Amino acid sequence: MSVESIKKLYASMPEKLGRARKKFGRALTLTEKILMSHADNLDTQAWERGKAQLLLRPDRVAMQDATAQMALLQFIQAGKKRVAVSSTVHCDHLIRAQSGAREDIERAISENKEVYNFLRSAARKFGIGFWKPGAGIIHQVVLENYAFPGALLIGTDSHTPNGGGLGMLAIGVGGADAGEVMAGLPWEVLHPKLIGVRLTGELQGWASPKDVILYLCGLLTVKGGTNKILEYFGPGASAISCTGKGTITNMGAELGATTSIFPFDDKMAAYLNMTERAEWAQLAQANRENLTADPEVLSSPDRYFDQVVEINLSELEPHVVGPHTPDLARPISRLSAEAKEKGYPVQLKAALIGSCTNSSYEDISRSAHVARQGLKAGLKAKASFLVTPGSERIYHTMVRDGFMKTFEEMGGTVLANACGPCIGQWKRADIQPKESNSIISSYNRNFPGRNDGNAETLSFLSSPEIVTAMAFAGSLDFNPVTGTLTTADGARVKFEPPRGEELPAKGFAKGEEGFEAPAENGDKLEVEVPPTSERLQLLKPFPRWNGKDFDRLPILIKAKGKCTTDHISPAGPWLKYRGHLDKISDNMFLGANNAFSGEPGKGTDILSGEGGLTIAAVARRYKDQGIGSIVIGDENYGEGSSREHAAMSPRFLGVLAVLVKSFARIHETNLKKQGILPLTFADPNDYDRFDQKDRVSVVGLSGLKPGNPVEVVIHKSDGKEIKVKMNHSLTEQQIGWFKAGSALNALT
Ligand code: MIC
Ligand code: SF4
Repeated sequence: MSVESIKKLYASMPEKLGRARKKFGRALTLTEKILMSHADNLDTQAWERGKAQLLLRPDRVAMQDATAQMALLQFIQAGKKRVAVSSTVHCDHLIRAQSGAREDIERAISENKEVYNFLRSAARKFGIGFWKPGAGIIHQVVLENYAFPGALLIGTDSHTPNGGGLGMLAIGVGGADAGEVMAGLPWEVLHPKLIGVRLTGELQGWASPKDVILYLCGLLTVKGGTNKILEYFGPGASAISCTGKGTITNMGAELGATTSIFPFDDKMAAYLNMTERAEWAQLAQANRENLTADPEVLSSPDRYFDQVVEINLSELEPHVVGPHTPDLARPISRLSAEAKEKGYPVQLKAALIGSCTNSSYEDISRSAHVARQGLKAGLKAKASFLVTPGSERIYHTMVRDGFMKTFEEMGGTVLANACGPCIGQWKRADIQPKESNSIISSYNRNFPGRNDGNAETLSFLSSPEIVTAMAFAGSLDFNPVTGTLTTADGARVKFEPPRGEELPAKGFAKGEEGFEAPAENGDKLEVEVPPTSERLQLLKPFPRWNGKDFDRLPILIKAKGKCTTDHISPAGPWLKYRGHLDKISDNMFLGANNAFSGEPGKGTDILSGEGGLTIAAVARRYKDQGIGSIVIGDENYGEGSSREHAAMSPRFLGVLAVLVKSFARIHETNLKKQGILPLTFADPNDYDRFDQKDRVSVVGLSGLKPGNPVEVVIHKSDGKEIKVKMNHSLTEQQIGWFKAGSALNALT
């Protein structure tokens, strides 16, 4: 971000916020201040939480390699010469964790050559900054280089809200949204409701910032934040380090929240100074009142937020969440009993620290403190211990300050600065396929199959310091706060609570930062897409709506229970096809539980009666016969990531409508953008009325209007018909996308 653009934003705020205060006749929250100062048109914009569609002008766009491919392929379709907004690409997701940092990066560079060449050449041509493989995980690199208080950033990754730790609204989106903003259009989002989180007290002992969000996951659940922003405030907020705040806002994604944010404070200024942005820190200091909520909000939060949650940090216990969902939370003191009661394998096979959520200097130094205690007492890690640094700076600082050595002495392996085991890019040799086993990590997501592709792996999440202690124990049956471990010669060891530093006293060490600037003028440059590529495929526009109702469509799958984007479009080995829509579509619904079949990912071709087929195979059969299909889903359908493949593959394979109890925000938008009709049951019990052999019609589509329900008819095999009322949240413009076949078609 150039200093000039920050100055410009800050200079524009007082006048805009003055107007907004007058318009509403009240004080403003921090979230409102940032939304209003990024309105595309403050005069015409309507503001109604939970109702209005906001048109905003983001300061920046960030994309990671797995989602950037579709974002850029869609941007290319818009036919622009250069991006309209500062943008970057980060190569982090495609690096497989196997044998340690250096070898893993070398392997990734050769395995992903075509994709990296495509991303690099497109970035050079269109004016986008390019961060090479190994440079770091997108959110860490954004925090170190681009994030600043008061900004609005969109990123093609659901954990983009990490930037909220530095006082900005950083929001995860699908690639189509990013493509449009890069093409110069405003960005559209439903005006979120606001949850105020008032923090008091100060974290004690083993409790860490991660526990704030783990606790909230248990309290609010994975859908509790949908279409809401969490704004933190109160005396406890300023006691948390900037990177600790980032951990909290990062994992707000697990609540389904649009984003989360902390007000600007001295901790943020210290972080900006430490990351060589002293001038930004000064500018923010001088504009502090615009980068925090108005005082009235702090004194009577109930009047300004739709919901207020209070957390006394002094009383917060360390938490562990999981398996399989981040909202299955409990204080660590209750873990052992619960594990036994529920029959979780108590032995821990692996303990993993780092990732975009938890690899700050503070995290690593506190974990190293735990590690040193164990080593000094003569303990060795009992579970395999893997460390994922978030960026080059973190990695080199860890080496310089001796943390790496400590982790290696403990038996740990240091992986590349990349997503690796967090996104199924983890080649494990220690378990058999489908073996039930437990692991614990300091990551943010733990859906089945997420880390190693094995749905029988029970993945628990906690803070890095707890995970480090658990690595010594190798068991869920240990509570480092109160328990002891026994060394080989029989001595009992009790850990002291972790201690560490928020920021490195000697500053960050630097290696190769890994940034490549774009060409001054890219007009003559070519984007590299080999015509025979297995990894990349230029997009063809989806067909327009034919103007007719959907008539008697077969049900492709009735997803039962949790159906996240990891269930709809698994990552791991499939990540390599993220730029090739046809190929990746074979993974469609592989992880989903089908109410009509006993086996996840499998279904029946109801035209021929043949069962045991993959859902993609069934969809391809229907597509070949020129018929569309529908998908039925449960609560919070599409929870989790921003990957639009979870919408594009169904669209590509002929799904016309998705009927669910409720949607997760990013996925619902992704469906709309790709021209699929997302509908929600007016009465959730109607979910139960759909049977495998039913045909489903969606009628009255030519009269589709914002706010008006849609009628669905279930045609039973015995000839009976059942009418079901469905709601939708399409705006007039979004109905236009549906009619055009996709948002992109409507644009071009
Ligand atoms: C994730 O954490 O699930 C991912 C992998 O980072 C995704 C993006 C993707 O699927 O590429 C996300 O969070 O959006
Ligand atoms: Fe990468 Fe995991 Fe963070 Fe997603 S959550 S950006 S996969 S480290």
